[in-house]
Amino acid sequence: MARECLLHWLTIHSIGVALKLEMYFSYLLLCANACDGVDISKARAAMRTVLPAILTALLLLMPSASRGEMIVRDYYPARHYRFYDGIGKDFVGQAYSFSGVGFSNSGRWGTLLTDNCFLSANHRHPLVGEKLTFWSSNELTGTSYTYTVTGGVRIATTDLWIGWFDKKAIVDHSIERYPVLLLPFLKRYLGLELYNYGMRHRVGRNVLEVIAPYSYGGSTGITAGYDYGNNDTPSVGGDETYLQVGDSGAPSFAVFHSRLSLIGIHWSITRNPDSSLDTFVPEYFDEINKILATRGQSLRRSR
Ligand SMILES: [Ca+2]
Repeated sequence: MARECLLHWLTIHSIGVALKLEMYFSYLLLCANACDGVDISKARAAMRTVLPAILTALLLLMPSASRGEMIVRDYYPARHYRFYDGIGKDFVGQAYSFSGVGFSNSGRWGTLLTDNCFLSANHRHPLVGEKLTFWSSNELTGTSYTYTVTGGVRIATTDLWIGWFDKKAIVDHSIERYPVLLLPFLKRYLGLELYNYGMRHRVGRNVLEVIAPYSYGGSTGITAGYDYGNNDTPSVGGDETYLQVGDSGAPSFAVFHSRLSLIGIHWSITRNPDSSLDTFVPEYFDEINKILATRGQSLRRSR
């Protein structure tokens, strides 16, 4: 797509309709809450049926404007910049490995799933022929590995894109391959603390508060939403994040059994109220796996 999708600064117009986005999110939350104890596929089917039309009616999409760094409420380089090399480093993600988050020479993201396949955003992914670099540690001058993207494919009509390197290339084993967190009910994802990765190698936190369908720019999918309201439970304090344009395609993780587990790929945002939207990766586990199978690989679930 010629135009960036991630900071389509969304606004609520439809004054005549006189509905506010807060109402929309409240409604989605109710739907998500209603999913507990219900067969997850039926719950998803119900949400898919009812909500896209509401969303389309309420949101007016506007062109993106800025390409700044991911917003972190109380940004402090020693805490939020993965590659900070000054004194007093206190990286918020120090306990976990972000080595599998790759960055291309044109500034696009790819998150490693298997030996040579990665996940990105359809509207903003590393291009075929580009090089994607992974760093083993949290030091920019430390060991890094670079591979050339040789192909990729979109997942159905979603904003997910699987890219790959040559089949003979095996990404160095010091680089993390991320599993996907599969839980039996949607409600169990709500309230999860997320580690959000973004431009420029910033890491912050947020709390997953809504799972809902979304459409924009020819893509449609189930999203994980997290607001920028400074009112999370559990509290993430000054680590709270709000995505910006260059963050598209980068990941959000949850911690499961002390390791990072992939939850989302950054897609879009809303304004008033300010909120970030990822494509909700667990929804597409099977679709991703079908494509990985054609490459002789398979996706792992967190255990
Ligand atoms: Ca929040």
